[in-house]
Amino acid sequence: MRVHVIGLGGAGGRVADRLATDSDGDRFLRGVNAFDTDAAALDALRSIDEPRRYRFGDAAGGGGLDGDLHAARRLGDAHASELGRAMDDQQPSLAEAFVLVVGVGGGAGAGVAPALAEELTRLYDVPVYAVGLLPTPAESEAGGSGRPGDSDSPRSSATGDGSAERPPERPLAEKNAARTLEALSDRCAAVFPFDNAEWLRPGETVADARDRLNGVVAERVAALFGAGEADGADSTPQQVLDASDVARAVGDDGEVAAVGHATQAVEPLESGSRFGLGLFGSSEPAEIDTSEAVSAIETTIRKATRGKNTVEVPDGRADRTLLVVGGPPAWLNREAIADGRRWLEDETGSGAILSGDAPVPGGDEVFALVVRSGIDEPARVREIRESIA
Ligand SMILES: Nc1nc2c(ncn2[C@@H]2O[C@H](COP(=O)(O)OP(=O)(O)OP(=O)(O)O)[C@@H](O)[C@H]2O)c(=O)[nH]1
Ligand SMILES: [Mg+2]
Repeated sequence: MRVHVIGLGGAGGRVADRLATDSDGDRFLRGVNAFDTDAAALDALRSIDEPRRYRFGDAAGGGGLDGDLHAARRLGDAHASELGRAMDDQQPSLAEAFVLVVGVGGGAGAGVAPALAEELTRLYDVPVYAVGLLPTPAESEAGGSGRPGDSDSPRSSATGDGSAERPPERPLAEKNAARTLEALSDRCAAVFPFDNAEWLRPGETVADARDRLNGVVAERVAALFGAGEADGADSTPQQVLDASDVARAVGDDGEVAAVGHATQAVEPLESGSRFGLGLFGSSEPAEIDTSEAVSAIETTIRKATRGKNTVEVPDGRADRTLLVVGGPPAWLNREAIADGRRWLEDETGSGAILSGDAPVPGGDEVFALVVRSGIDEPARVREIRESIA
C-alpha cells in the first residue's frame, strides 16, 4: 500500500528520516515529512531534505518544548492546518494511509500528533495510523539512565554519590505518554506502540541505542506497509495484500497493534529459474530443496510470532492476525505458508488469519511479518496508563 509517513518531534523525525534512508525510492513510501518546533533537530536529519522538513510554532523560539505537553497541544491546535498544507507538494491525496511517528513521552511531537491526526482525518478518507515510541521507565526516574528496578546498580545503592540525585531526564515522560496514547487512540485508526525499553540492552539508554532502535522501527514499518508494493511485473504477489487487508486486521477503533518480524538468509536463485520448486509441475527440475524452503518459512513465522514484537503480546493472543511471508519467489512454498497460517491460528486464537505474500525476485532472505490486534493490554502500556489514573 502507499503511505505518507510524518515524523513528529525529535524521535519521530529521526525514525522517518531512517525510513527515508532505508526505503529510498520504494513505492510504498509515497511521501515523508518531518515536523518539529526544534530547528536544530530538523537540521540533523540526513535523508529528508529541506522542502520536506517543516519547523512550526514560532512561539517555541526555534527550540524544543522540553516536555511541555500543554504548550505543545496548544501549538498543535493552532498549527494543524498549516502542517496539513506543508505536506501538499507531495500529493498526500494519493496516500492510502497516513502514518504518524512520534515519541509519545515528549513535548512537541506528542502534543501536535492528535491535532494532526484529526486534521488528516478531516481532509482525507483514509486511515491515520500512529507509531508511538514509548518512554522507558528510567527516563522519568531520578538518576536518569539507571535501569528500572535494578536495585544492584551502583547508582541506586551508592550513598553520597552525587549522580544518585541526578534529576530525571524527562520527568513527565510517562504522564505525557499516557495522555498522548489516549488522545491518539481516540483519533487514529490504530496505534502501534514501540516499547523502547524492551529493545534496550542492559545499561543502555534510548540515546545510546537510538540508531539501532530506529532501524528496527523503520524495518517493521517498511515490512508492514511495503508488503503489497513490489516493483517489477514478475514480483506480483499471488495473494496481494492491500490497504483494506491492513485496515481489517488492525481495525479503525484506535486499538493497539503489535508487529513481529523475522528474516532468514537464503541462497538466491539465478534469475530465470525461479519456478524451480517442483510444486508447479513435475517437468521442472527442483532447484531448491523443498524441505529447506519449508523449514525457512516455518522458522521465520515462529520467530516473528514468538520473538520480540514492537510491544509485548500477552499470551500471544489476538482477535485478529495478519501474516505476510516474503522472499525470493522460489522459496515461497505454498504448503509451508498454509501450515504456518494454521499454526498461527492456534497460537493466537484468532478466528481467521489475514494473509498475503511479498515476492522479492533476486532477494536473499525469507521474511515473515505478524501483526496482532485486539490484544490484551501490554504491561508497559498499562503502567503508562496508570501513571495518570
Ligand atoms: N525509538 C526512539 N525513541 C526516541 C528517540 N528519541 C527520543 N525517543 C523517545 O521519545 C520520547 C520523546 O522524545 P523527543 O521525540 O525527543 O521529544 P519531542 O517530541 O522532540 O519533544 P520536546 O523536545 O520535549 O519538545 C523520549 O522520551 C524517548 O522515550 C529515538 O531516536 N528513537
Ligand atoms: Mg525535541
